[in-house]
Amino acid sequence: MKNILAIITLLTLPATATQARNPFVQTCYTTDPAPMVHNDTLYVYTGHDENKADFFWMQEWRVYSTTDMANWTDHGSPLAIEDFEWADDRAWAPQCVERNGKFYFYVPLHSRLSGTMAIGVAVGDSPTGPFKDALGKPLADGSWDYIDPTVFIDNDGQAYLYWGNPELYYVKLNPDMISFEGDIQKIEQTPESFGEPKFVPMEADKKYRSTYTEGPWFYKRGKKYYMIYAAGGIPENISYSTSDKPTGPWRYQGVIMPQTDWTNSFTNHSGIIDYKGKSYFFYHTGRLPGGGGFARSIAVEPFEYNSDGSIPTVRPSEVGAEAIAYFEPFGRHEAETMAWSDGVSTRQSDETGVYVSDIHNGDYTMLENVNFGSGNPRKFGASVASGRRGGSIEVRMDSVAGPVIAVLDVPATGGWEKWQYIETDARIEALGIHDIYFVFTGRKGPELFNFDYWTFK
Ligand code: FUB
Repeated sequence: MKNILAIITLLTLPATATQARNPFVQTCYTTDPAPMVHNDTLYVYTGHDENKADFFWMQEWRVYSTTDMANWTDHGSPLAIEDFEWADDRAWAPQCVERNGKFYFYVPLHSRLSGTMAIGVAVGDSPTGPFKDALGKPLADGSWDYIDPTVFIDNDGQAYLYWGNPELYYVKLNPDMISFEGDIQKIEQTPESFGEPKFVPMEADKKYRSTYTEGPWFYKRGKKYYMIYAAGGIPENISYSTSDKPTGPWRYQGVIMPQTDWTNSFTNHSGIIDYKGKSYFFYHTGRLPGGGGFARSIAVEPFEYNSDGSIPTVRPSEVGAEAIAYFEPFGRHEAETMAWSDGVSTRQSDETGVYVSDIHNGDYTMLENVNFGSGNPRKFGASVASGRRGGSIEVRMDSVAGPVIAVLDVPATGGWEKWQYIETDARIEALGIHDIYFVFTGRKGPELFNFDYWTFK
């Protein structure tokens, strides 16, 4: 009955095609998205651009996850430069892969040993960490080219690690995933394999195809191997090449995401993955407020492969990916799961994990496609902490000014991490499918409270 009600409500709802979902993380700047599917959940590993940066002075990596493509959970930062004793700067584009129950997190870093860039690998027991430097030294060190690792495990069990800017390198990883056999191989780049021109000055007024620059993303679909990469120098487009073998020869196939000033970012960096029967193209833009070339944000677009396996043009947009499943509201949920937010950010502590912070009067978070079915909640509760006088959480339906389901008064709790769980009665019925807004109110100006989790009963 609940499911039938949900279907009927969804069919009668107005289309939400103009709903902005990109950039899909608004609580901080995120870069270089690397998607991974594990146990029906889609994880995205990212870099983190600093506020007000004038270069890629990046300190840590972050992880986000979803099960419906609209509502994303912030898992915080499970890995940072300080976790690699041999590194001192530039936590650049990562990728994580699972093998035999372990998660291998490949990252570029500036190496104190060589004074150049290097590739490191950390290992963890869960997709969200904690992760630990697996080697205590770089996996590959000694060149400014050594950035942007991409990893893929082939059907026969052989794992490959590609990386590089502006050259493209690879190794065959050993089954332990933290060592490799033989020497580092450099891929020869020709106009036929990765576009043109390469390493020669471009002539004004001449139209060029593309050229490999950085950010490779390596995977297989059917029998075909795909290499997706940032191309064309600065500013970058996203292009791709394919091969019948994991180590080439590669054949240039064209541009997937053309460069456009609309993205407000001179770099782009992509990852492609299939999830719950659909294909998704991840990339980054500079389109959050205050964003730009060193303040980037991750975004995603759905796409369909052409029947010959080629990839169509994918345009950046604010619409992003539509919800592919309902969000079930009953029980406990983390406050840092959201489809959209305004004004807030997140912090993490050992005791609580990630929580919503920097909450001011008028800020809000929002969840999309929430399925109350015929459940009709009687109570709303939340775990909150305030080192000031607190404020309120207004739970509203369908918009920031929509009908109020409940209002929870948040008291002073005696500290920003002194958590209290508080409950209140629901004021109206909530049935069927709605977007849910948590609108924060209180004294104008200062931070009001922190918000860790909520429940509908
Ligand atoms: O995020 C730092 C660097 O910018 C990445 O390593 C490159 O791919 C480019 O996105």
